[in-house]
Amino acid sequence: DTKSVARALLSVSDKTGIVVFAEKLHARGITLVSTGGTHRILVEAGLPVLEVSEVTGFPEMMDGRVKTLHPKVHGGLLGIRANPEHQAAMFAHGIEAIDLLVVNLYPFEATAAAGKPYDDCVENIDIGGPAMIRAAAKNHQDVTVVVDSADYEAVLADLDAHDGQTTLTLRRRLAQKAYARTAAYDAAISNWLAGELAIDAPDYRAAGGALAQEMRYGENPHQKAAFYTDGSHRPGVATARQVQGKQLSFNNINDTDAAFECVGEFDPAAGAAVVIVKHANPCGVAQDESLRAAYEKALACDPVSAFGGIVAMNRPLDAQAAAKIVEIFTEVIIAPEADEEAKAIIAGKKNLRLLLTGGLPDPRAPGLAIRSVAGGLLVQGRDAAVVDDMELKVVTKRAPDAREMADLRFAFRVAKHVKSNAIVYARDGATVGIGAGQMSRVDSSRIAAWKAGEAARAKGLTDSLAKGSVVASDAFFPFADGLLAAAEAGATAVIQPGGSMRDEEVIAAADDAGLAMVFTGHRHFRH
Ligand code: 93A
Repeated sequence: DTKSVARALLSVSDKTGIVVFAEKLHARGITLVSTGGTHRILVEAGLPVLEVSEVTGFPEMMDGRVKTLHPKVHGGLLGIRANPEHQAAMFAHGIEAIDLLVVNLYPFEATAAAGKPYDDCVENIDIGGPAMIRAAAKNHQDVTVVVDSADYEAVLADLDAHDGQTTLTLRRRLAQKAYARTAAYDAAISNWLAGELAIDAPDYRAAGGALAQEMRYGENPHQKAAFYTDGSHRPGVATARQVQGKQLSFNNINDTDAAFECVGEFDPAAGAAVVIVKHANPCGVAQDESLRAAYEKALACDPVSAFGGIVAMNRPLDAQAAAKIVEIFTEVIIAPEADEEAKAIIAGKKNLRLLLTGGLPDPRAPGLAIRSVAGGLLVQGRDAAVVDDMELKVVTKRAPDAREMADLRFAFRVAKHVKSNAIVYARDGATVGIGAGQMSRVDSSRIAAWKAGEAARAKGLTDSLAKGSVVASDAFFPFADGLLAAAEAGATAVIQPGGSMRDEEVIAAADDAGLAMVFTGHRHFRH
Protein backbone atom coordinates (compact mmCIF):
# COMPACT_ATOMS: atom_id res chain seq x y z
CA ASP A 1 0.00 0.00 0.00
CA THR A 2 2.79 2.44 -0.75
CA LYS A 3 1.90 5.51 -2.84
CA SER A 4 4.21 7.59 -4.99
CA VAL A 5 4.48 11.33 -4.52
CA ALA A 6 4.61 13.40 -7.71
CA ARG A 7 3.16 16.70 -6.52
CA ALA A 8 3.27 18.49 -3.19
CA LEU A 9 1.39 21.54 -1.98
CA LEU A 10 3.17 23.56 0.68
CA SER A 11 1.37 26.30 2.60
CA VAL A 12 2.85 27.14 5.96
CA SER A 13 2.65 30.05 8.36
CA ASP A 14 5.52 28.74 10.48
CA LYS A 15 8.28 28.51 7.91
CA THR A 16 10.69 26.57 10.15
CA GLY A 17 12.58 24.00 8.11
CA ILE A 18 10.40 24.46 5.04
CA VAL A 19 13.16 25.52 2.62
CA VAL A 20 15.35 22.52 3.45
CA PHE A 21 12.37 20.18 3.28
CA ALA A 22 11.25 21.64 -0.08
CA GLU A 23 14.79 21.30 -1.44
CA LYS A 24 14.83 17.63 -0.48
CA LEU A 25 11.40 17.06 -2.04
CA HIS A 26 12.58 18.80 -5.22
CA ALA A 27 15.74 16.68 -5.24
CA ARG A 28 13.46 13.62 -5.26
CA GLY A 29 11.72 14.90 -8.38
CA ILE A 30 8.57 16.15 -6.67
CA THR A 31 6.76 19.14 -8.22
CA LEU A 32 6.17 21.95 -5.75
CA VAL A 33 3.07 24.14 -5.50
CA SER A 34 2.74 26.86 -2.90
CA THR A 35 0.78 29.83 -1.54
CA GLY A 36 1.91 33.50 -1.47
CA GLY A 37 4.35 33.82 1.41
CA THR A 38 5.59 30.24 1.24
CA HIS A 39 6.01 30.57 -2.53
CA ARG A 40 8.10 33.71 -2.06
CA ILE A 41 10.68 32.15 0.24
CA LEU A 42 10.97 29.00 -1.86
CA VAL A 43 11.59 31.10 -4.99
CA GLU A 44 14.16 33.14 -3.05
CA ALA A 45 15.89 29.86 -2.25
CA GLY A 46 16.09 29.22 -5.98
CA LEU A 47 13.51 26.44 -6.14
CA PRO A 48 11.15 25.95 -9.07
CA VAL A 49 7.69 26.27 -7.55
CA LEU A 50 4.23 26.94 -8.97
CA GLU A 51 1.99 29.48 -7.31
CA VAL A 52 -1.35 28.07 -6.27
CA SER A 53 -3.10 30.81 -8.28
CA GLU A 54 -1.49 29.34 -11.40
CA VAL A 55 -3.12 26.02 -10.51
CA THR A 56 -6.56 27.42 -9.70
CA GLY A 57 -6.65 30.14 -12.33
CA PHE A 58 -7.87 32.47 -9.61
CA PRO A 59 -5.87 35.11 -7.80
CA GLU A 60 -5.54 35.02 -4.04
CA MET A 61 -8.20 37.46 -2.91
CA MET A 62 -9.83 39.11 0.12
CA ASP A 63 -6.54 39.53 1.98
CA GLY A 64 -5.75 35.87 1.37
CA ARG A 65 -9.00 34.64 2.89
CA VAL A 66 -9.62 32.84 -0.39
CA LYS A 67 -6.50 31.30 -1.85
CA THR A 68 -6.68 27.52 -1.77
CA LEU A 69 -10.45 27.15 -1.44
CA HIS A 70 -10.92 25.88 -4.97
CA PRO A 71 -11.97 22.59 -6.66
CA LYS A 72 -8.59 22.39 -8.40
CA VAL A 73 -7.01 22.13 -4.95
CA HIS A 74 -9.68 20.17 -3.11
CA GLY A 75 -10.37 17.86 -6.05
CA GLY A 76 -6.64 17.17 -6.22
CA LEU A 77 -6.62 16.24 -2.54
CA LEU A 78 -9.90 14.32 -2.39
CA GLY A 79 -10.02 12.41 -5.69
CA ILE A 80 -9.59 8.68 -5.12
CA ARG A 81 -6.82 7.46 -7.40
CA ALA A 82 -8.29 3.96 -7.78
CA ASN A 83 -11.80 5.22 -8.59
CA PRO A 84 -12.35 5.55 -12.37
CA GLU A 85 -15.19 8.05 -11.96
CA HIS A 86 -13.04 10.27 -9.75
CA GLN A 87 -10.24 10.00 -12.26
CA ALA A 88 -12.59 10.89 -15.13
CA ALA A 89 -13.86 13.94 -13.22
CA MET A 90 -10.30 15.04 -12.52
CA PHE A 91 -9.39 14.64 -16.16
CA ALA A 92 -12.52 16.44 -17.42
CA HIS A 93 -11.91 19.44 -15.16
CA GLY A 94 -8.16 19.60 -15.45
CA ILE A 95 -7.60 18.70 -11.80
CA GLU A 96 -4.13 17.41 -11.00
CA ALA A 97 -3.59 15.12 -8.04
CA ILE A 98 -1.86 16.48 -4.93
CA ASP A 99 -0.03 13.61 -3.23
CA LEU A 100 1.60 15.43 -0.35
CA LEU A 101 0.12 18.31 1.63
CA VAL A 102 2.29 20.33 3.97
CA VAL A 103 0.33 22.87 5.99
CA ASN A 104 0.62 24.57 9.29
CA LEU A 105 -2.06 26.99 10.34
CA TYR A 106 -2.35 30.74 10.93
CA PRO A 107 -1.05 31.25 14.48
CA PHE A 108 -4.43 31.68 16.11
CA GLU A 109 -3.39 30.29 19.50
CA ALA A 110 -0.32 32.52 19.74
CA THR A 111 -2.32 35.58 18.64
CA ALA A 112 -5.05 34.97 21.23
CA ALA A 113 -2.51 34.10 23.95
CA ALA A 114 -0.69 37.37 23.28
CA GLY A 115 -3.95 39.19 24.01
CA LYS A 116 -4.07 40.75 20.55
CA PRO A 117 -7.17 42.79 19.57
CA TYR A 118 -10.34 40.95 18.70
CA ASP A 119 -10.09 41.62 14.97
CA ASP A 120 -6.51 40.33 14.82
CA CYS A 121 -7.62 37.11 16.47
CA VAL A 122 -10.49 36.72 14.01
CA GLU A 123 -8.20 37.38 11.06
CA ASN A 124 -5.93 34.62 12.36
CA ILE A 125 -8.66 32.02 12.13
CA ASP A 126 -7.39 29.83 9.33
CA ILE A 127 -10.11 28.44 7.08
CA GLY A 128 -8.37 27.20 3.96
CA GLY A 129 -5.61 25.42 5.91
CA PRO A 130 -7.89 23.23 8.04
CA ALA A 131 -10.07 22.54 4.98
CA MET A 132 -7.07 21.20 3.08
CA ILE A 133 -5.74 19.29 6.09
CA ARG A 134 -9.09 17.59 6.64
CA ALA A 135 -9.45 16.77 2.94
CA ALA A 136 -5.97 15.29 2.66
CA ALA A 137 -6.38 13.35 5.91
CA LYS A 138 -9.69 11.91 4.73
CA ASN A 139 -7.98 10.70 1.58
CA HIS A 140 -4.99 9.22 3.45
CA GLN A 141 -5.39 6.10 1.35
CA ASP A 142 -3.66 8.19 -1.35
CA VAL A 143 -2.42 11.39 0.24
CA THR A 144 0.26 12.16 2.83
CA VAL A 145 -0.53 15.10 5.11
CA VAL A 146 2.01 16.90 7.29
CA VAL A 147 0.93 19.45 9.88
CA ASP A 148 4.06 19.56 12.00
CA SER A 149 7.60 20.41 10.90
CA ALA A 150 8.80 17.70 13.30
CA ASP A 151 7.43 15.14 10.79
CA TYR A 152 9.43 16.35 7.75
CA GLU A 153 12.24 13.92 8.50
CA ALA A 154 9.87 10.96 8.86
CA VAL A 155 8.35 11.68 5.44
CA LEU A 156 11.75 11.88 3.78
CA ALA A 157 12.87 8.69 5.50
CA ASP A 158 9.70 6.90 4.35
CA LEU A 159 10.18 8.11 0.75
CA ASP A 160 13.80 6.93 0.76
CA ALA A 161 13.01 3.58 2.29
CA HIS A 162 10.26 2.87 -0.25
CA ASP A 163 11.59 4.06 -3.56
CA GLY A 164 9.92 7.50 -3.51
CA GLN A 165 6.67 6.23 -2.04
CA THR A 166 5.03 6.64 1.35
CA THR A 167 3.54 3.79 3.34
CA LEU A 168 -0.07 3.52 4.47
CA THR A 169 1.22 3.15 8.03
CA LEU A 170 2.79 6.60 7.90
CA ARG A 171 -0.12 8.18 6.03
CA ARG A 172 -2.57 6.87 8.63
CA ARG A 173 -0.52 8.05 11.55
CA LEU A 174 -0.17 11.49 9.97
CA ALA A 175 -3.93 11.61 9.24
CA GLN A 176 -4.69 10.90 12.88
CA LYS A 177 -2.34 13.67 13.90
CA ALA A 178 -3.93 15.99 11.34
CA TYR A 179 -7.41 15.64 12.83
CA ALA A 180 -6.02 16.06 16.33
CA ARG A 181 -4.52 19.33 15.12
CA THR A 182 -7.69 20.70 13.51
CA ALA A 183 -9.78 19.61 16.51
CA ALA A 184 -7.41 21.40 18.90
CA TYR A 185 -7.40 24.46 16.63
CA ASP A 186 -11.19 24.75 16.64
CA ALA A 187 -11.24 24.11 20.40
CA ALA A 188 -8.82 27.01 20.88
CA ILE A 189 -11.06 29.29 18.82
CA SER A 190 -14.17 28.24 20.73
CA ASN A 191 -12.47 28.68 24.10
CA TRP A 192 -11.17 32.11 23.10
CA LEU A 193 -14.69 33.17 22.09
CA ALA A 194 -16.05 31.74 25.36
CA GLY A 195 -13.56 33.95 27.18
CA GLU A 196 -14.58 37.00 25.13
CA LEU A 197 -18.23 36.28 25.97
CA ALA A 198 -17.35 35.74 29.65
CA ILE A 199 -18.81 32.24 29.58
CA ASP A 200 -17.22 30.85 32.73
CA ALA A 201 -18.04 27.16 32.20
CA PRO A 202 -15.75 26.23 29.32
CA ASP A 203 -17.62 24.46 26.60
CA TYR A 204 -16.52 20.84 26.56
CA ARG A 205 -18.14 20.45 23.12
CA ALA A 206 -14.91 22.06 21.99
CA ALA A 207 -13.10 18.96 23.18
CA GLY A 208 -15.44 16.54 21.46
CA GLY A 209 -18.29 16.20 23.95
CA ALA A 210 -22.02 16.44 23.31
CA LEU A 211 -24.07 18.40 25.82
CA ALA A 212 -26.30 15.99 27.76
CA GLN A 213 -27.58 18.20 30.53
CA GLU A 214 -27.16 21.68 31.98
CA MET A 215 -27.11 21.42 35.74
CA ARG A 216 -28.43 23.87 38.28
CA TYR A 217 -24.98 23.93 39.85
CA GLY A 218 -21.74 22.02 40.23
CA GLU A 219 -20.07 20.44 43.21
CA ASN A 220 -21.21 23.50 45.19
CA PRO A 221 -24.12 25.87 44.54
CA HIS A 222 -21.86 28.74 43.44
CA GLN A 223 -20.29 26.64 40.66
CA LYS A 224 -21.79 26.33 37.18
CA ALA A 225 -21.88 22.88 35.64
CA ALA A 226 -22.95 20.84 32.67
CA PHE A 227 -22.79 17.19 31.71
CA TYR A 228 -21.41 15.97 28.39
CA THR A 229 -21.31 12.60 26.74
CA ASP A 230 -18.07 11.65 25.00
CA GLY A 231 -19.52 9.60 22.17
CA SER A 232 -18.06 6.32 23.41
CA HIS A 233 -21.48 4.76 24.25
CA ARG A 234 -19.90 2.96 27.18
CA PRO A 235 -22.68 1.62 29.44
CA GLY A 236 -22.76 3.91 32.44
CA VAL A 237 -24.24 6.98 34.01
CA ALA A 238 -23.72 9.16 30.92
CA THR A 239 -25.66 6.86 28.60
CA ALA A 240 -28.22 5.42 31.05
CA ARG A 241 -31.99 5.78 30.67
CA GLN A 242 -33.52 7.54 33.66
CA VAL A 243 -36.80 5.79 34.42
CA GLN A 244 -37.95 8.08 37.23
CA GLY A 245 -36.96 10.64 39.83
CA LYS A 246 -35.59 14.18 39.89
CA GLN A 247 -32.82 15.40 37.65
CA LEU A 248 -29.38 14.15 38.69
CA SER A 249 -27.05 16.67 40.30
CA PHE A 250 -23.34 17.00 39.64
CA ASN A 251 -22.46 15.02 42.77
CA ASN A 252 -25.08 12.36 41.98
CA ILE A 253 -23.52 11.79 38.58
CA ASN A 254 -20.02 11.60 40.01
CA ASP A 255 -21.06 9.18 42.75
CA THR A 256 -23.23 7.07 40.44
CA ASP A 257 -20.31 6.70 38.09
CA ALA A 258 -18.04 5.56 40.92
CA ALA A 259 -20.64 3.00 42.04
CA PHE A 260 -21.35 1.57 38.61
CA GLU A 261 -17.70 1.39 37.54
CA CYS A 262 -16.99 -0.53 40.74
CA VAL A 263 -19.87 -2.97 40.35
CA GLY A 264 -18.80 -3.52 36.74
CA GLU A 265 -15.78 -5.36 38.16
CA PHE A 266 -18.05 -8.20 39.28
CA ASP A 267 -19.02 -10.75 36.68
CA PRO A 268 -22.79 -11.29 37.04
CA ALA A 269 -22.31 -14.97 36.18
CA ALA A 270 -20.20 -15.36 39.35
CA GLY A 271 -22.84 -13.87 41.63
CA ALA A 272 -25.00 -10.85 42.32
CA ALA A 273 -23.00 -7.82 43.44
CA VAL A 274 -24.03 -4.54 45.03
CA VAL A 275 -22.00 -1.39 45.63
CA ILE A 276 -23.15 1.47 47.83
CA VAL A 277 -21.31 4.76 47.33
CA LYS A 278 -21.12 7.98 49.30
CA HIS A 279 -18.89 10.92 48.36
CA ALA A 280 -17.39 8.93 45.48
CA ASN A 281 -16.17 6.13 47.77
CA PRO A 282 -17.74 2.73 48.28
CA CYS A 283 -19.12 2.43 51.82
CA GLY A 284 -20.24 -1.15 51.27
CA VAL A 285 -19.64 -3.77 48.58
CA ALA A 286 -20.87 -7.34 48.64
CA GLN A 287 -21.45 -10.38 46.51
CA ASP A 288 -24.01 -13.09 47.16
CA GLU A 289 -26.50 -15.37 45.47
CA SER A 290 -29.27 -12.80 45.27
CA LEU A 291 -29.20 -9.01 44.89
CA ARG A 292 -31.16 -8.69 48.08
CA ALA A 293 -28.63 -10.70 50.09
CA ALA A 294 -25.75 -8.77 48.48
CA TYR A 295 -27.47 -5.47 49.29
CA GLU A 296 -28.01 -6.47 52.92
CA LYS A 297 -24.37 -7.44 53.30
CA ALA A 298 -23.17 -4.24 51.61
CA LEU A 299 -25.43 -2.15 53.81
CA ALA A 300 -24.17 -3.87 56.98
CA CYS A 301 -20.61 -2.64 56.26
CA ASP A 302 -21.51 0.97 57.04
CA PRO A 303 -25.25 1.55 57.49
CA VAL A 304 -24.71 5.10 58.71
CA SER A 305 -22.85 6.26 55.59
CA ALA A 306 -25.19 4.35 53.27
CA PHE A 307 -28.03 6.73 54.17
CA GLY A 308 -28.63 8.94 51.11
CA GLY A 309 -26.20 6.84 49.08
CA ILE A 310 -26.03 5.52 45.55
CA VAL A 311 -26.76 1.83 44.97
CA ALA A 312 -25.31 0.04 41.94
CA MET A 313 -25.80 -3.59 40.97
CA ASN A 314 -24.52 -5.98 38.34
CA ARG A 315 -27.78 -7.79 37.62
CA PRO A 316 -31.30 -6.63 36.70
CA LEU A 317 -33.07 -5.15 39.71
CA ASP A 318 -35.74 -7.52 41.04
CA ALA A 319 -38.63 -6.95 43.45
CA GLN A 320 -36.94 -8.55 46.48
CA ALA A 321 -33.94 -6.24 46.26
CA ALA A 322 -36.07 -3.19 45.38
CA ALA A 323 -38.28 -3.73 48.45
CA LYS A 324 -35.21 -3.83 50.69
CA ILE A 325 -33.47 -0.82 49.12
CA VAL A 326 -36.49 1.50 49.52
CA GLU A 327 -36.48 0.87 53.28
CA ILE A 328 -33.81 3.57 53.71
CA PHE A 329 -33.33 6.90 51.95
CA THR A 330 -31.36 6.33 48.74
CA GLU A 331 -30.52 8.95 46.11
CA VAL A 332 -29.95 6.83 43.02
CA ILE A 333 -30.23 3.21 41.92
CA ILE A 334 -28.27 2.19 38.83
CA ALA A 335 -28.68 -1.26 37.29
CA PRO A 336 -28.35 -2.93 33.91
CA GLU A 337 -32.14 -3.51 33.88
CA ALA A 338 -35.16 -3.74 36.19
CA ASP A 339 -38.21 -5.98 36.03
CA GLU A 340 -41.74 -4.54 36.10
CA GLU A 341 -42.41 -5.52 39.68
CA ALA A 342 -39.21 -3.83 40.82
CA LYS A 343 -40.09 -0.69 38.84
CA ALA A 344 -43.50 -0.59 40.52
CA ILE A 345 -41.87 -0.74 43.97
CA ILE A 346 -39.41 2.04 43.09
CA ALA A 347 -42.31 4.11 41.70
CA GLY A 348 -43.58 4.34 45.28
CA LYS A 349 -40.59 6.60 46.02
CA LYS A 350 -41.18 9.57 43.75
CA ASN A 351 -37.78 11.24 44.17
CA LEU A 352 -35.64 8.12 43.96
CA ARG A 353 -33.84 8.08 40.62
CA LEU A 354 -33.70 4.79 38.77
CA LEU A 355 -31.12 4.54 35.98
CA LEU A 356 -30.98 1.60 33.59
CA THR A 357 -27.88 1.15 31.51
CA GLY A 358 -28.67 -1.86 29.34
CA GLY A 359 -25.33 -3.45 30.21
CA LEU A 360 -22.24 -3.37 32.37
CA PRO A 361 -19.00 -1.51 31.69
CA ASP A 362 -16.03 -3.65 30.72
CA PRO A 363 -13.39 -3.01 33.40
CA ARG A 364 -10.67 -3.88 30.89
CA ALA A 365 -11.89 -1.44 28.24
CA PRO A 366 -9.38 1.19 27.21
CA GLY A 367 -10.35 4.82 27.60
CA LEU A 368 -9.12 8.14 28.88
CA ALA A 369 -9.30 9.63 32.32
CA ILE A 370 -8.98 13.41 32.25
CA ARG A 371 -8.72 15.95 35.01
CA SER A 372 -7.89 19.61 35.01
CA VAL A 373 -5.05 21.32 36.78
CA ALA A 374 -4.39 25.07 36.74
CA GLY A 375 -3.49 25.90 33.17
CA GLY A 376 -3.59 22.35 31.89
CA LEU A 377 -5.12 18.93 31.59
CA LEU A 378 -3.82 15.66 32.98
CA VAL A 379 -4.70 12.77 30.71
CA GLN A 380 -4.11 9.09 31.35
CA GLY A 381 -5.50 5.75 30.27
CA ARG A 382 -8.16 4.46 32.64
CA ASP A 383 -7.05 1.92 35.23
CA ALA A 384 -7.98 -1.20 33.26
CA ALA A 385 -5.95 -3.59 35.42
CA VAL A 386 -8.04 -6.41 36.90
CA VAL A 387 -6.89 -8.66 39.73
CA ASP A 388 -7.93 -11.80 37.78
CA ASP A 389 -5.20 -11.01 35.23
CA MET A 390 -2.49 -10.46 37.83
CA GLU A 391 0.06 -13.01 38.89
CA LEU A 392 -0.43 -13.27 42.63
CA LYS A 393 2.68 -14.16 44.56
CA VAL A 394 2.54 -15.60 48.06
CA VAL A 395 5.38 -13.97 50.03
CA THR A 396 4.78 -15.29 53.55
CA LYS A 397 5.46 -18.67 55.14
CA ARG A 398 1.77 -19.30 55.33
CA ALA A 399 -0.24 -19.30 52.08
CA PRO A 400 -3.82 -18.06 52.17
CA ASP A 401 -6.45 -20.81 52.22
CA ALA A 402 -9.14 -20.93 49.53
CA ARG A 403 -11.63 -18.81 51.48
CA GLU A 404 -8.99 -16.19 52.27
CA MET A 405 -7.85 -16.16 48.66
CA ALA A 406 -11.36 -15.50 47.37
CA ASP A 407 -11.77 -12.67 49.84
CA LEU A 408 -8.34 -11.23 49.01
CA ARG A 409 -9.28 -10.99 45.34
CA PHE A 410 -12.60 -9.46 46.29
CA ALA A 411 -10.95 -6.88 48.56
CA PHE A 412 -8.35 -5.88 45.96
CA ARG A 413 -11.09 -5.50 43.32
CA VAL A 414 -12.87 -3.08 45.65
CA ALA A 415 -9.67 -1.26 46.69
CA LYS A 416 -9.21 -0.19 43.06
CA HIS A 417 -12.35 1.96 43.46
CA VAL A 418 -11.55 3.47 46.85
CA LYS A 419 -9.72 6.81 46.99
CA SER A 420 -6.10 6.50 48.07
CA ASN A 421 -4.82 5.69 50.57
CA ALA A 422 -7.26 2.78 50.41
CA ILE A 423 -7.54 -0.02 52.94
CA VAL A 424 -10.35 -2.55 52.55
CA TYR A 425 -11.28 -5.28 55.02
CA ALA A 426 -13.42 -8.05 53.57
CA ARG A 427 -14.94 -11.29 54.70
CA ASP A 428 -17.19 -13.82 53.01
CA GLY A 429 -17.57 -11.72 49.86
CA ALA A 430 -18.40 -8.47 51.62
CA THR A 431 -16.47 -5.44 52.76
CA VAL A 432 -16.53 -5.06 56.52
CA GLY A 433 -14.40 -1.92 56.91
CA ILE A 434 -13.17 0.66 54.38
CA GLY A 435 -10.56 3.33 55.02
CA ALA A 436 -10.42 5.93 52.22
CA GLY A 437 -8.66 9.09 51.21
CA GLN A 438 -6.22 9.46 54.09
CA MET A 439 -2.81 11.06 53.66
CA SER A 440 -1.19 8.28 55.68
CA ARG A 441 -1.73 4.59 55.00
CA VAL A 442 -1.64 3.71 58.68
CA ASP A 443 -4.50 6.18 59.28
CA SER A 444 -6.55 4.48 56.53
CA SER A 445 -5.79 1.14 58.23
CA ARG A 446 -6.94 2.43 61.59
CA ILE A 447 -10.09 3.99 60.17
CA ALA A 448 -10.97 0.80 58.30
CA ALA A 449 -10.46 -1.28 61.46
CA TRP A 450 -12.49 1.18 63.54
CA LYS A 451 -15.28 1.06 60.92
CA ALA A 452 -15.31 -2.73 61.19
CA GLY A 453 -15.81 -2.37 64.95
CA GLU A 454 -18.65 0.13 64.43
CA ALA A 455 -20.32 -2.20 61.92
CA ALA A 456 -20.19 -5.01 64.50
CA ARG A 457 -21.71 -2.76 67.18
CA ALA A 458 -24.52 -1.78 64.77
CA LYS A 459 -25.28 -5.49 64.44
CA GLY A 460 -25.16 -5.97 68.21
CA LEU A 461 -22.02 -8.11 67.97
CA THR A 462 -19.15 -7.89 70.43
CA ASP A 463 -16.39 -9.06 68.08
CA SER A 464 -15.22 -6.60 65.40
CA LEU A 465 -16.15 -7.65 61.87
CA ALA A 466 -12.44 -7.36 61.09
CA LYS A 467 -11.85 -10.51 63.12
CA GLY A 468 -11.08 -13.32 60.68
CA SER A 469 -11.24 -10.94 57.72
CA VAL A 470 -8.66 -10.25 55.02
CA VAL A 471 -7.28 -6.85 54.08
CA ALA A 472 -6.33 -5.16 50.81
CA SER A 473 -4.10 -2.15 50.36
CA ASP A 474 -4.15 -0.19 47.06
CA ALA A 475 -0.40 0.47 47.30
CA PHE A 476 2.45 -1.13 49.20
CA PHE A 477 2.83 -0.76 52.94
CA PRO A 478 5.89 1.50 53.28
CA PHE A 479 6.32 0.35 56.90
CA ALA A 480 5.14 -2.59 58.95
CA ASP A 481 2.87 -0.36 61.06
CA GLY A 482 -0.14 -0.35 58.68
CA LEU A 483 0.09 -4.11 58.36
CA LEU A 484 0.37 -4.57 62.12
CA ALA A 485 -2.71 -2.40 62.62
CA ALA A 486 -4.55 -4.87 60.35
CA ALA A 487 -3.24 -7.89 62.26
CA GLU A 488 -4.26 -6.30 65.56
CA ALA A 489 -7.75 -5.74 64.20
CA GLY A 490 -7.95 -9.45 63.48
CA ALA A 491 -7.22 -9.78 59.76
CA THR A 492 -5.59 -13.09 58.80
CA ALA A 493 -4.43 -12.38 55.25
CA VAL A 494 -3.19 -9.40 53.23
CA ILE A 495 -3.12 -8.45 49.56
CA GLN A 496 -1.00 -5.55 48.37
CA PRO A 497 1.15 -4.63 45.36
CA GLY A 498 4.50 -5.06 47.10
CA GLY A 499 7.56 -3.27 45.84
CA SER A 500 8.49 -1.24 48.91
CA MET A 501 12.12 -0.76 49.89
CA ARG A 502 11.11 -2.36 53.18
CA ASP A 503 9.23 -5.34 51.73
CA GLU A 504 11.44 -7.74 53.67
CA GLU A 505 10.68 -6.01 56.94
CA VAL A 506 6.95 -6.00 56.14
CA ILE A 507 7.01 -9.69 55.14
CA ALA A 508 8.87 -10.58 58.36
CA ALA A 509 6.26 -8.70 60.39
CA ALA A 510 3.50 -10.60 58.56
CA ASP A 511 5.21 -13.91 59.31
CA ASP A 512 5.61 -12.96 62.97
CA ALA A 513 1.92 -12.13 63.17
CA GLY A 514 0.99 -15.39 61.40
CA LEU A 515 -0.50 -13.52 58.46
CA ALA A 516 -0.65 -14.88 54.92
CA MET A 517 0.28 -12.24 52.35
CA VAL A 518 0.17 -12.03 48.54
CA PHE A 519 1.72 -9.44 46.24
CA THR A 520 -0.11 -8.39 43.06
CA GLY A 521 2.64 -6.38 41.39
CA HIS A 522 -0.02 -3.81 40.46
CA ARG A 523 -0.87 -0.61 42.25
CA HIS A 524 -4.37 0.88 42.21
CA PHE A 525 -3.93 4.52 43.18
CA ARG A 526 -7.08 6.53 42.69
CA HIS A 527 -7.23 10.20 43.65
O1 93A B 1 -7.18 32.72 4.77
S1 93A B 1 -7.31 31.30 4.65
O2 93A B 1 -8.20 30.70 5.53
N1 93A B 1 -7.81 30.92 3.17
C1 93A B 1 -7.22 30.03 2.35
O3 93A B 1 -7.75 29.74 1.28
C2 93A B 1 -5.95 29.46 2.75
N2 93A B 1 -5.14 28.58 2.14
C3 93A B 1 -4.05 28.38 2.91
N3 93A B 1 -5.85 30.65 4.88
C4 93A B 1 -5.32 29.80 3.98
N4 93A B 1 -4.14 29.12 4.03
C5 93A B 1 -3.14 29.28 5.10
O4 93A B 1 -2.17 30.21 4.66
C6 93A B 1 -2.35 28.06 5.43
O5 93A B 1 -2.99 27.23 6.40
C7 93A B 1 -1.05 28.62 5.97
O6 93A B 1 -1.08 28.78 7.36
C8 93A B 1 -0.95 30.01 5.36
C9 93A B 1 0.23 30.09 4.42
O7 93A B 1 0.18 31.30 3.72
P1 93A B 1 1.46 31.87 2.97
O8 93A B 1 2.04 30.77 2.16
O9 93A B 1 0.92 32.97 2.13
O10 93A B 1 2.40 32.36 4.03
